[in-house]
Amino acid sequence: MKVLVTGGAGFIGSHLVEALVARGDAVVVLDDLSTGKRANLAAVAEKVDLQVGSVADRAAVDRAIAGCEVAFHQAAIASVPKTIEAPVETNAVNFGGTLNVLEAARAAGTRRVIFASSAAVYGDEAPLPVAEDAPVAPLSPYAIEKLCAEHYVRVWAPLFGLETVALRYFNVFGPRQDPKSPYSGVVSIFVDRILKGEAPTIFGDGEQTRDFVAVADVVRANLAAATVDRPEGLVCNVARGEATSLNQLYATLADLAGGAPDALYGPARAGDVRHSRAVVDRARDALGFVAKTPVRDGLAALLDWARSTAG
Ligand code: UD2
Repeated sequence: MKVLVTGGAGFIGSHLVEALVARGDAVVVLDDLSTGKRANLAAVAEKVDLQVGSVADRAAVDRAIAGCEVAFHQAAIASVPKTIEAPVETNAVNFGGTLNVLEAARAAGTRRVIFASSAAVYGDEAPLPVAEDAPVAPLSPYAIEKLCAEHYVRVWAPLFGLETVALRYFNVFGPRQDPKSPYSGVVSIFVDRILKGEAPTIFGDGEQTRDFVAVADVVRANLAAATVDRPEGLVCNVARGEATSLNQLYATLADLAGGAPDALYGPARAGDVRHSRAVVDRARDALGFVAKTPVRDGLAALLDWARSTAG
């Protein structure tokens, strides 16, 4: 099968591309390389048609999606602070880019679109654990852009017969997540500091919790979303359904690493969600997806990878 992965040179996208190549798909990647890297696709470079371009450019999407049966739309400007600084620009990519993918899919006769949405759509209001039918209360342009895009994705199913699935990713971690920005995922930052023998800073008391899910599981959720019968605008959480505090996270990493400096503590980050945990029943019932990787195992694998690429 020929498939498109937008954002396929990024953190999550590149893992998905590898899995699709491994199962024999012909994969087209559309990525503007703004945060994605060619190096992320090094293992499959010969087998992938990498087209450098933005999802905000409809013509680029039309070219990339031609002949594709399924599109995995992973491309986004994934930084919440960037969307606060430059909402017009990020909206054009995160929201406008999704509409381009839907319309290009419709024009090209693509059968199915899988959309990478975010737990950000819930904001801080819904009681925990949070299910897909909980009220949404986006708190940032990023969350608004993902939510608006998600509505389009859902509605394009009944309106145009496009098969669509929106996956609300919780806190994804794993190899290739970039630790360099202060807004990078906390797991990548902690691993980076531990390998450098430096103390990371925990914002707040460290008792805030997140539902961490390994990137390999996120890939499996996407593959399940691509094959499930008649998804009809399905919206699904992708998480483990388990809360881990930042203190627990750091203690586990320190243990796996055979020791680490004591973490520093700083002021809580403005706008932070205190707790986050997903109900994962719908993913199990509708997609047959259950996250397999215990957080500790995922962290161990990540440390191994980070050590092997350090220096
Ligand atoms: C996640 C998503 C974000 C958005 C948001 C919606 C990631 C990487 N980001 O942000 O895209 O969907 O959820 O709610 O998945 N922290 C520290 N020290 C550090 C860095 C972070 O203590 O050096 C804390 C941070 O204050 C927060 C927690 O770690 O309490 C997780 O932070 P994050 O940036 O990894 O992810 P989050 O949940 O804010």
